[in-house]
Amino acid sequence: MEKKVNQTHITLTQGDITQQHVSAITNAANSRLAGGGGVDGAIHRAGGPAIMAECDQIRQERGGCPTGQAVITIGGDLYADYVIHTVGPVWEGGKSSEPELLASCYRQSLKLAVENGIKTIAFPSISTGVYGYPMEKAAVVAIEAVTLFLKENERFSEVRFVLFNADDLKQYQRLFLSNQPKI
Ligand code: AR6
Repeated sequence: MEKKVNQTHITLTQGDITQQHVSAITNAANSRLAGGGGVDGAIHRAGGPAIMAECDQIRQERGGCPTGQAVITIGGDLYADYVIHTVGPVWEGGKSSEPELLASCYRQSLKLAVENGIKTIAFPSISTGVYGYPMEKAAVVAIEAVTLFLKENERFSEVRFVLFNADDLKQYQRLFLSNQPKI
């Protein structure tokens, strides 16, 4: 399933983020850029040590990456040329600026992509694993944030949401069909 915002195709697929043939994939990282489980573990396993070497350097220079922000590294052994590492909020019930911070993850990742001439980018569902953000709420924020960004920015050919399981994909598909996501 897909929809178009200006010249950009927003597409939905079920699969593994590490297997996407796009210019950049996004990592659901932690603020130390220290690696971990879920998407983060899969990306470092598939992409090899060159990605962590750049994360180490960013940590030394800047102390890591704050929640809601993003940094970029090479893609190592991945198909993707780049990995954009963004740090989602930990879900604490929704009253600790989680929606704003999650929206910021998508915006800042897209902004970094624009700065690096990236035209195709894939996102996993940030914060909805270890960080506990409810999937149905996170999907609304993700689609809304990306759509708003693309309305003001025509540099991408594709933004792909990669959902790990069928239920998560269905959640996104429902929102695409309703066409009027509200945060
Ligand atoms: N491809 C696509 N989606 C995936 C994959 C994959 N290979 N693996 C898991 N998912 P998570 P978070 C889905 O936990 O919640 C790490 O330890 C998964 O089903 O990866 O932002 C970091 O180091 C879920 O829907 O990210 C941080 O400490 C979604 O991706 C922390 O976890 C996000 O799950 C970040 O937690």
